[in-house]
Formats: sequence, structure tokens, C-alpha cells
Amino acid sequence: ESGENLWLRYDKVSDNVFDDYSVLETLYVEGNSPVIGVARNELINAIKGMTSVDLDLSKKVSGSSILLGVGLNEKIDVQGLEEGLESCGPEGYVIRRVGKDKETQVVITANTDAGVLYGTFAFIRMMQNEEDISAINVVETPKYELRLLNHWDNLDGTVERGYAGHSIWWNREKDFNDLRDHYQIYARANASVGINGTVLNNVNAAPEVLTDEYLEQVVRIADLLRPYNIKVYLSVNFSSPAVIGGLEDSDPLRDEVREWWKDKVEEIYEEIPDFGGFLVKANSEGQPGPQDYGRTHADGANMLAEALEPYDGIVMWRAFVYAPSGDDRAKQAYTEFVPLDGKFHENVIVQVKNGPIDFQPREPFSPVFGAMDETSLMIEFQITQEYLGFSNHLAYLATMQKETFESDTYAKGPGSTVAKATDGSLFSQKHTAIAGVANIGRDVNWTGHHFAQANWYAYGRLAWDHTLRADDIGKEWLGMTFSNEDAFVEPSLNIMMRSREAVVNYMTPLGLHHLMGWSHHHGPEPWTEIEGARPDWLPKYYHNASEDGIGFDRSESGSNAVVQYEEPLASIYNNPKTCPENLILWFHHLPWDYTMSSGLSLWDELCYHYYDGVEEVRLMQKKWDRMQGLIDDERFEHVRHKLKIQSREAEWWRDACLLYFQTFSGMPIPAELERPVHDLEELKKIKFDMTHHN
Ligand code: BDP
Repeated sequence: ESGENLWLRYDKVSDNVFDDYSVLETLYVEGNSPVIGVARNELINAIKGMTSVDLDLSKKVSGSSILLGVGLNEKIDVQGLEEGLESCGPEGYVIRRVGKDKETQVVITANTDAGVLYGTFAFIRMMQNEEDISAINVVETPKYELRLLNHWDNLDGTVERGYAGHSIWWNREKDFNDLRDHYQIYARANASVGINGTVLNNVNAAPEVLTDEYLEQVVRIADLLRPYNIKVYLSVNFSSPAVIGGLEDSDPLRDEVREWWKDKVEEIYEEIPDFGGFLVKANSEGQPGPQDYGRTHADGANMLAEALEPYDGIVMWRAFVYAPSGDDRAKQAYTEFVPLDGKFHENVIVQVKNGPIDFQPREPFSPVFGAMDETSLMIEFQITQEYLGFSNHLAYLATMQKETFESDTYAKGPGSTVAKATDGSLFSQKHTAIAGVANIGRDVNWTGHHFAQANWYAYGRLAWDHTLRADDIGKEWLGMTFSNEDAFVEPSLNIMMRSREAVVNYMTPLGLHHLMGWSHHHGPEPWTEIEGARPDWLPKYYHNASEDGIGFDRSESGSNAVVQYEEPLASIYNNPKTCPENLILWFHHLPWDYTMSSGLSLWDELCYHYYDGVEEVRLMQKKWDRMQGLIDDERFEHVRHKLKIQSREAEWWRDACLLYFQTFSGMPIPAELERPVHDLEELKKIKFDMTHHN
């Protein structure tokens, strides 16, 4: 039980549904493209695993059968099929069941082979979850057109912020063909949730990825993923023309540079006709970009867009920009990008992190959402847990992503959620897209922590449909990955659903952020001082703790970041009395004795949150221990072990932050709470060694 097969295990279904499921005996397939082939094989294997039935491939529609393919509406007269197909778009699907018992048909159809593939996986998922399939009538359309994973994989095989081993893509030890089976699991897993694109290398991109040596590998990967409807994309380094092309510079307005990109793009499309396009991190954290030549982000993005345009390629241009000398870091993406609204070519999508700073356990949504109505904007989430305990902590991220999706930007009045501001329903975007920074590595279970697989899964499900509920997705995943038994699913889901808030509480409650260790970002270091370091990379920049109080004043008396939000949000955030308390120290610097809505002082409230976080993890441990025997021992023990680490680290976080902040507040930890188990001076000496955690 290594976990390698993710949620695609296809174990035998229970007696409750067995009879109904095993009625389906024949399979009629329309079409024979590689994509349809994948759908067909998946269905055959899944049904075999779940019901032991070997589906008979039939050349005509007869008996109790499953029908799969494009254009079935012309073969079989089923009410509602036409309408479904008219509304489900290029990658959506329609599933209908007609007839009964031995004369029943399940029709899985779509406008394209890709839609059929997704419909097939959806049908399999229903069976994995033992749903009632006696009267299926489903029409589904994905909310975003491009649903991507971003791998932050380096060409030397390491993974930036990867906690599940080395890169699956850039690996010299093994021959591509030896990894084929493993890659196929990756491809199936993505197809099963509808992910249709993957960026193969780190946003901190090595220019060499565009040289023959590496492009060969890209071609191999593209060929392998194509039948699963997954396109490959590359992160590119803006200085590539100079570094690998030998040009004098990479000025986007110079003809020679533009030609170089056009030639490079042509070269790529010769080998990969459906290549997706480029992802670019420019003029951000030391990466080169158009501003090196006095040009704008739009100049840079448009140059690449022009090169890609003849092939329908896309540029995803990141808005993750900030400079140490500038204004409040939280304001900088908005300040730089909003004035460029309307200046980007149609095949450029500006990729914006969910929050204004950087993937913290809790941030408000980035104010860029809703503020650029003439630009295609996409949201970027981080699935890898850089700031949420690496692969050691169980933190189910769907609840966090839902929080962002459902945040109201008020861009076009109430109800203008971040989801709507990015999925094309509020603004007429040329393209809609979403990206998640992958948590995948070469660990046998792919993600280090068995429960981190849920974050890959849930991201994909939400990318398909952001209106799905986090608990429903969690339940699906548990059922497919471990067991459908209530005795297991209920408590385990409960653990998942409380996990993210637990992390927020023991790490950064009440809107605190970026208190983590210098550079590696693991563990608490609110005290860090590093000579000559960028101030905006140090926790003190964010928490501002002093004898006067704690928090970042982003109200109008401070950095005034609040005005980047639409009214009434700007006013709500501006006033500590109306600001949601879970973000209060994000927007305000408040005295230690400030009275919170609970009636407690800010200091006491902070203490209770930190202690709560630790208690929550202990509760998660207790709940998990009861799962023994309900699933296999191997995965049970693995998770148990990880929870122990999480519990210890939660205590470490709590003690470190509270003992450190106490040096300013001078106030006691409330009497009924247990005493810290660490000494501040001891904790300050801990030097985290990355090598043990990668
Ligand atoms: C930060 C990471 C850094 C990434 C950067 C990014 O610490 O490794 O390169 O985000 O998104 O959170 O570009």
C-alpha cells in the first residue's frame, strides 16, 4: 500500500451497489482516437476492478451497455442529449442513463474526444463513490478553459519548494521509458479531474530549457500526455535570447530579439504542434524582464504573445512582483499591473497569486482580481505546502481555495466573487485559466504525505468547478483513496475540514503572516535578523511587534493598501472594528490590550488562537488513531507518524511565537492554559536543515 495509485484504485464496490453496477456488460465505443482509447481502457479497467465484469466490446448498440463517444446523439435517441451537447462546451460532457435492468444504456458523450474522456472519468468516479447510478442525468461544463499544474522543477532534478522528492520530469538516472508507467498514473490522475495543461519547469526558469537537449525531453513528455488531453507548457527565462541565443541583449522591442523568439517558437511547434505556451516570471525576485530595458510588462508579454499567436499559444505572465525599496509589498502587484489593463494581447493571461503577498496560510484575496476588466486574469494557488508545514503537516487546502473563490471583490457590485471575476462570467475575458503549483515529486506516494494527494485532487476538482464544496470533494477523495465506509470517511473528513484553520492558528492567526524561517520557510522565526537581508523577506517587516503592539498598518493611517479594494471593502478593512478579525493584524497595528469582539485583550486572544491550533492537531491525532483497522496499516501508520511530527511542530510554533511576542507585550499567558514547553533562547538556536526534509 504505497499510495502510488492515488485515487485511481478501483477496488471492488460493496454489496449495496454491486448488483446494479454489474448489470452493465457491454461497451460500445464511437471513434478510435488516442484520447478515446484512453477513455475506453480506463473504463474497462475500472469496471473490471470494481465489479469483476469484463466489458464486452460491442460493434452495435445493444443490451445493457455503456456507450462512449462523440456524436452519439445521432446513433441513439435519448431525450435531452442534444440540449446537453449544446450547452456543455468543448470540454464538457453529458451522461444519461436510459432504460432499466438488462435493457439499460449509459450514454457518455460530448462535443470532443476530450469531453468524452472527462465524462468517462466522471462516470467512474460516481461508481467509485458508490453513488446511485440508476438514473444519471448529468451535463457538466468546466468553469475555466485552461486548468494547469505548475511544476517548479529545475533541470538539475531538484524541485523548488518541493517536499516529495526530486523532479519527475528532469531526471538523468532513469530512462524515460522506464518511467512510462509511472507517468501514465500522473496523466490519468490529471485527466480524472480535468487538468488539461502542465508547466514542466520552475518559474525561476533556466534559459537552457529551450535548448535541444531539454526540448527533446519536452517532446517526449508532450507525446505521452497528449492522449490524456494534457498540453505541455514551459516557463521561460526572459533573457534567453542573450543567454542561449548569443544576442547582445533581450530587449523586447528590438527586432532581432523578437525574431529570435519567433524562430524558437516555430522550432517548438514543429515538434509539438499542440504546445500550450509560456509561463513567465519577469522582473520579480531577481529574474530578468522587460524592465531591464526600460520596457513594461506589457511590452515583454506582447512580444512573446506575437510569437505564439500563429499557433494559438498562450502567454501566462505572472503579476508576482515586488521590490524591496518600494511601497508596502502587498500593494505592488496592483500598482504595477492595473495601469497596464487593456494593453496586453489577447493571448496573454496575467497570472495572479491568490493573495497580495505570497501563499500564506491566510491572506485576503489579491486586489488585482476585479481590477483589470480588459485583461484575462487567472488565479494561481500553491498546492505544495511551502508555508503550511511542507509535506509534514496535514492541511487540506480546498477550504482555503474556497475562501478565496468566494471572497467578494465588489468589482461589479455585491456578488462579484473572485471566482466570477476570473471565470469569465463577470468580465468577457478572451481566455479563462487557473494554475496550481504542484506538490508532486518522485516519492512513491507522489506527494510525501498521503493526505497531500487530496490537495492535488481537490485543486483539479475546483479548477473544473469552483462551486463544488470542499467537504464534498474531500469525501469523494477519501472514498476513492481509502474506503467508502462511514466509520472511516466521517472522522477523516472532519480531520481534513478542520486542518487548515488549525495551521493558521498555530502559525499565523488573526492576520499575521510571514513569520517563518528565513529562506527555507519552515518553522517559526519571528525574530530573524540577517545583516544586509532584504527587509521584505524578514518576519519583522510583517509583524512589526513592539511594546506598542503588533500588526501591519495597511489602513489609511498606514500604507493605505485598503484603498486597492473596492468599496465597501476598503472601508470595512480600514476600520479595525469592522475588519474581519481573522485578518485584523494584516490590516492593522493594534495595542496589546486592544479589546477584541470576544471581550478579550488582543494578547489573550492571540494566546488562545495559538493554543487552539495545537489542541486541534492533538484532536486530529486522536481521531486518526481510531481509524486503525479501517484502512491498511501501512498508510495508517504513515499518516499517524506525520501527525506526530505536526503536533510537535505546532507546539514549536506556538511557543516560539508567543514567547517572542511576550517579550514585547510583557503580558502573561492566560492562567488556565498549559505552560510553554520550550525556552525562547533554545528555540532561537534551532537551525533548520533543509537536507533532512527534502
Ligand atoms: C515564493 C517562493 C519562491 C518562488 C516564488 C514565486 O518562496 O521559491 O520562486 O514564490 O512564486 O513563495 O515565484
